[in-house]
Amino acid sequence: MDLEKFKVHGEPLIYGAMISIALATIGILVGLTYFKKWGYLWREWLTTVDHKKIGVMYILAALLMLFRGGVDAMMMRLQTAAPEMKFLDAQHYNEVFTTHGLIMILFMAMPFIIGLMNVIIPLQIGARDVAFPRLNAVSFWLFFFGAMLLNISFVIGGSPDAGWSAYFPLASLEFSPTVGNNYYSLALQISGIGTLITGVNFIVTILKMRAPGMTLMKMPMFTWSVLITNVIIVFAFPVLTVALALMMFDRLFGSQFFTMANGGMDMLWANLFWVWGHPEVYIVILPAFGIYSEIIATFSKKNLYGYTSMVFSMVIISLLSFLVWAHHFYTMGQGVMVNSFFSITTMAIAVPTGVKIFNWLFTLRKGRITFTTPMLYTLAFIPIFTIGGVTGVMLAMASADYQYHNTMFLVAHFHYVLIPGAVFAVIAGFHYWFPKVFGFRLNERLGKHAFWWIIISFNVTFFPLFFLGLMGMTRRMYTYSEETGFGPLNMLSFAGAVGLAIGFLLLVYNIYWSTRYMPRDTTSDPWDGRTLEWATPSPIPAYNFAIVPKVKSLDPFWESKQKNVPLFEDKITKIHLPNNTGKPFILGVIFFFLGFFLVFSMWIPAIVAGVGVIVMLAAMSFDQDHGFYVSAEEVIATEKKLRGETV
Ligand code: HEM
Ligand SMILES: [Cu+2]
Repeated sequence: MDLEKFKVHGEPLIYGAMISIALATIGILVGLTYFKKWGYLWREWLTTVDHKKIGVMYILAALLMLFRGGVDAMMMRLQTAAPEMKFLDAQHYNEVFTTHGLIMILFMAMPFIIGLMNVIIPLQIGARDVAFPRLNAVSFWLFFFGAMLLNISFVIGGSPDAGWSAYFPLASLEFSPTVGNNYYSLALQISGIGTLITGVNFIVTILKMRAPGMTLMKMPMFTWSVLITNVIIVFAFPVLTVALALMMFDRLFGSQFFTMANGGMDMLWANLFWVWGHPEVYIVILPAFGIYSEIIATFSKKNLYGYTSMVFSMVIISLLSFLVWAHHFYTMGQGVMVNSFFSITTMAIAVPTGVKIFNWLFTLRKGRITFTTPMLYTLAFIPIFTIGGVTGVMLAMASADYQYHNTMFLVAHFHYVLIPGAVFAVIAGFHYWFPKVFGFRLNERLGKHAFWWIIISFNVTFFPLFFLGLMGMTRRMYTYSEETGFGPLNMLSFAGAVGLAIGFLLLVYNIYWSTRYMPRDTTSDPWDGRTLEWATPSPIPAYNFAIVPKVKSLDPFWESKQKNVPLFEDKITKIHLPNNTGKPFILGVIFFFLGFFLVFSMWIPAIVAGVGVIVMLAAMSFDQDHGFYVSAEEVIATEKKLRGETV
């Protein structure tokens, strides 16, 4: 076998990465053995089917990926901070912007959202778990091992280097001969299947498992946003699945779907990619809208203004999201009629989005506002996201886009949409729901420090890019000469990126500090919440609700507190729960090896792993889990302990 193809050569950077990965792995293994935590890890986490623990694992993985994607971002900003920098060469710059984009969107923003959704949705609808808990574990492990597969590409074989959009013919074997884009097609495929399964699982959960009395129009706004998002997932992800499969055939087996020869068509890739890719943006942004809606209502002490119009706006956005994909390639020559159509549909999205912005503002009006950390992120989101939206309308004009296309103006625009629209939201949601999951709050002072660092630095990093774009600096350009005059603004942007890094470090430090020193909360309702998740004890017992709540209004928990309406009327009886299982984890591991062997065209091992996947799936289909019961006495004892009172 030719070992040469596994090796990556290059700067000290790569060797540094290899050594730190090796050291971190050894450190974790030694630590687990020394503290005798292997059994705990396996029993409590790797085999869990509990939606809360799966959610926590998603969020931990997302934080790890935020770090990785952030390091990529810092490397790019450093490389372009001044003219003619020699920190990264062209090839590595290509790899770094590609993995940065992929990791941030697919392995950071989306899993973070899915993590919050896992933790919160069953609680918000008064359910004891998701509809298919074991399938939920399958989703997580496929996502996780897909993400790991992409991550090892940097040190084994080389990363994808044709941009996160992997346009053909650039991404074809002819022009990208390394294994990088094989990793792309397989890693995204594996984690994408996991996401698709999540979509099915959450649609069924929300439609079938709501507490008695919770009609669709009494669902909390976050639940609505997640329902709509998962419908988008179920329609959009199969397109990605097919596109990636065709890409794999082209690269591994010499088919010609995306080449101009033999009846293929390179624009077919661009179309398929964006038919998935644009809805993907809404997959991360709609749940964010849901999170902000919850936070605004809670910290204004009012119910959400324009509930019905909020729901309808999200439905309209989800429909429109499938009708705008060609705005990503106005300049590729599809003619005036087509460009006009996509121009109009794109601009139309601003209408329902504007409706939502106004609804949030009206909710704030005359509210009794408390400026907690999650609320600060929410308030900052509104104006910053609006800048992203307005520049989006500028880009939507096809004729004007001939000027902006593929410049730093676009890079500024989509970071102005994605960072407030997804990252601030998950951070806000993280601060907001943290006490529910762990039973104590994050420190507010540290939280606000981090907030100001992040908000100010964000603008310092990205606002200059609008001007750089208008000055003619194209995206994905690894260096430039002094005469271009791009230097000073890029330096400013680099300074902002350093500030952002400091902000994120403060956030991580806050998690550490609060875990050690914050007082444990015994009320289980630290923010005076409105929705059902705040009616459970914190930390949440495995069965969530000792008694299934009866919902009579929107914001049922708030009503129950204000008007003394009882939520829990039945008696405590025994509760049925599913058993843990190791099979989803093992399935993920086998998928990882299947992907890895295919990346390197190692056919025999790949066939063995492929058979392994089929055997595992067959074995899982014969699994009969009758679950187990928690007795009424046990439930009563747990409730007493967690609530510090008699039930
Ligand atoms: C944390 C601070 C961040 C910084 C400093 C940053 C910086 C950058 C830079 C410098 C580029 C490449 C520009 C170029 O040369 O073309 C880029 C591209 C990109 N970024 Fe970020 N970014 C950040 C966060 C994010 C986040 C949170 C997301 C998504 C949720 C994101 C998504 C993307 C995408 C999709 C690309 C395009 C990659 C490509 O061209 O293929 N970034 N970013
Ligand atoms: Cu789009």
